[in-house]
Amino acid sequence: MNDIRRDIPWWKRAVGYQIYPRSFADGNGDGIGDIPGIVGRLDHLKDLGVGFIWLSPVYASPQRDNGYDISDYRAIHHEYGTLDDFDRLVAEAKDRGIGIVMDLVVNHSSDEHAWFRAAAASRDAPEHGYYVWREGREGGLPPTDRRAIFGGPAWTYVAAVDRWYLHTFSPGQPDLDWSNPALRAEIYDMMNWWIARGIAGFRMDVIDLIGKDVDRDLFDEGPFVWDHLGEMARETFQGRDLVTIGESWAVSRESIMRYIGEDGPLDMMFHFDHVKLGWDPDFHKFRPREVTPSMLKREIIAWQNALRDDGWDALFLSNHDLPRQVSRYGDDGAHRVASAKALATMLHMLRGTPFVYQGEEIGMTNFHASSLDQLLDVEVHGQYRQFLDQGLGHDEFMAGVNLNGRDNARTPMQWDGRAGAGFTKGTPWIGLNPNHAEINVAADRADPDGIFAYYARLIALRAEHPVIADGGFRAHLEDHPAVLAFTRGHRNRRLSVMVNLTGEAQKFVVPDAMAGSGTSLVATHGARAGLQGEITMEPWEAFALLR
Ligand code: TEU
Ligand code: CA
Repeated sequence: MNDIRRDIPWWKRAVGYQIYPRSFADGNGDGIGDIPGIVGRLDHLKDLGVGFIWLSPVYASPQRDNGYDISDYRAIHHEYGTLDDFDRLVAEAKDRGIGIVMDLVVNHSSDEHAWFRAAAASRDAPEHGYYVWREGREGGLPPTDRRAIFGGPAWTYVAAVDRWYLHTFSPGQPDLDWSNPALRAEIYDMMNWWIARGIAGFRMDVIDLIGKDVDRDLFDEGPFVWDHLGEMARETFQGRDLVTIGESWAVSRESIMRYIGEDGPLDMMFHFDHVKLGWDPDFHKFRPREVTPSMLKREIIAWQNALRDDGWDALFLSNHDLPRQVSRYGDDGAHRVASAKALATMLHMLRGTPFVYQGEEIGMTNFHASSLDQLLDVEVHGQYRQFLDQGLGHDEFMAGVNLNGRDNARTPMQWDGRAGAGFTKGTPWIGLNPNHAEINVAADRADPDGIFAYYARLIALRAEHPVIADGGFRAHLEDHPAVLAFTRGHRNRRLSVMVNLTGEAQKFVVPDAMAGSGTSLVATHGARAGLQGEITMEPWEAFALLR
């Protein structure tokens, strides 16, 4: 064994922080978050200790899907600022040791992109071939019966060219045609333009969909995805010190190494099996299913095992498409603080790069909407009619939205207890969670036992201890219905982690492999000096011991 620790890439020791720009910080009082607002809050992230920011889209956009519909890939959305503001963000973040990871949304553009305008005006425009057009069927029917993810048919007719264009998401998000080399060259050029501005990498939106084979109706993990990503890597980020994180709702434990293995183009993937546990096969997120601790445990352990040797995980429970994690997997009532810390302990002690979604570090909770008009998400409005027509009741739909809907994560960041929550001096673009009076950054950070302080500790530990950043993973107590227990090993160090994923005390016998004394690295309920025999864990207790 080599005595000198093989150096690992920076992003294996770092923690990512996701910013949803519209809802993070409003610098000019128009009620909409913006880049100057982010710059003004960078010290919060520095204090937390994160290594990079995944910035959800800030490009020019009509905002029908809050920026996941891009009308100009080389401009900043006017409500968010200018390219100068962006460059200042990169520089100011860099001064604090924080990189900026851009959201690469290239499965589709906006229908207001100049390419699409030209494409929809004439079959002869070169840009026509940047999108996926097909002839309709007899009787004015679309080319296929495929449905769009945000409701309705996946095809829209354009009379000027007498053809239908494909949109996997909303009609405002036409799919780009990745089989066209000219389109691919445009995308790589654009990526290199951002790389030259000093960014730290890319998060790649629904990246498996760029490999689709439309005429064979192969969409998820389409057959061309690895070829396209390989070419993209060679033409853009390969050999540069950047981090690349793919997002895929289809990637499985069987397929993941094709993206991130030795010859794979990417560094890690966001995968969603643990999210889909809480969805119904027919009504998806809108008819939620209970996610028991055993279900969650099983999924986490299976993925950790699948990636144990040569893989690397992107660890997350929350993002801008998902509910708040304390509300979904924890307890946002009596045990809010303890459950937020327990879930954080679990995630940050696993093998992989953890991601914190804005507000998670203070235990922000779901928002309760009582009527549809409080909801702004394109997905909700696109799917409401469709699911009601298929038999879901209105109240059931609302209950589904309140547990699983995307707007839960999109209410403004709660900086303090004032009227605009310190997010804005104006009227926020989307309703604030009324609990900002109690749950906010100022209050939580004032408490040495607060959630923020706990996250900061977890993040600092990862930077400090190779066993956390780079150690192996082994699960214990696999059949226990409530307690997640695992060890991480690195050379002669061993880390023992236990997390009670319930609001009830749990009494059990410590497995031999975890027994012994150690140094308490982190603990929700007071340090433990060792583990031996029968122990009782408090509700939502979690800890990590180092030997
Ligand atoms: O999300 C991928 C995606 O498929 C989601 O729309 C997901 O299916 C949905 O949230 C669950 O119902 C990415 C972005 O993260 C999301 O914000 C975008 O809306 C979407 O792609 C389209 O760009
Ligand atoms: Ca603003």
